[in-house]
Amino acid sequence: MIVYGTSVSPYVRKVLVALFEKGVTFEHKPVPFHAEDPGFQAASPRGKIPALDDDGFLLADSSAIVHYIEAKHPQPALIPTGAKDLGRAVWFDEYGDVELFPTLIVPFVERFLKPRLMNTAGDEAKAQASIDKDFPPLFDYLEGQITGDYLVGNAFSIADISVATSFHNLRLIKFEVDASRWPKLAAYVAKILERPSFVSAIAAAKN
Ligand SMILES: N[C@@H](CCC(=O)N[C@@H](CS)C(=O)NCC(=O)O)C(=O)O
Repeated sequence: MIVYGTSVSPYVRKVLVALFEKGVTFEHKPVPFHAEDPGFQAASPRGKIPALDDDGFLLADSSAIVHYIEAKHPQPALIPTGAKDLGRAVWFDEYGDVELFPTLIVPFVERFLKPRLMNTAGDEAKAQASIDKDFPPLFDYLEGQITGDYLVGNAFSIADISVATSFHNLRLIKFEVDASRWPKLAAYVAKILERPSFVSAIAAAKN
């Protein structure tokens, strides 16, 4: 099984965490998005990361890949089965992908990606405006949803993977959730990112 995509990507990290949780061995090719690698291009029709090649079976999209891995390696389960828990898990996976990621990534792009990896100046005003105006409503919602160690039921799931993954990119710019304003979220993120699967995914190759 080959996983394509640099571990800097929150979406790639989702897939790596799922594989480490399940103890599945895999080969990691840490390509950037739109890489020219023909194997990657075949697996990712839009050139986005992550993508998967499992013995010739090609699949793109972090959620599709995690669902595929879950079906192939059911234990430990990362996708709940009860109706309500499944509904919430799908919701938080979506929330992480389409609400948190596009917003949390803004200061990461401006303060880290552009100056450090793209050799271009970041827009600090844009980064700060995002933190000041766009982060709080997202964090307020999550603060109200956290009632225990995990977002769904009593077990770690795809919901926790998808919600926590982009917070690591904020750590790379030394941004931490303000624990005096969002105490539950700050503690939750710290605990999820400490899991061995996240630690391994974060340490995985960048290029
Ligand atoms: N829905 C996709 C999104 C993947 C995605 O957008 N990845 C980013 C890197 S973090 C990318 O490849 N961007 C390049 C592009 O959008 O063209 C997933 O969950 O895998």
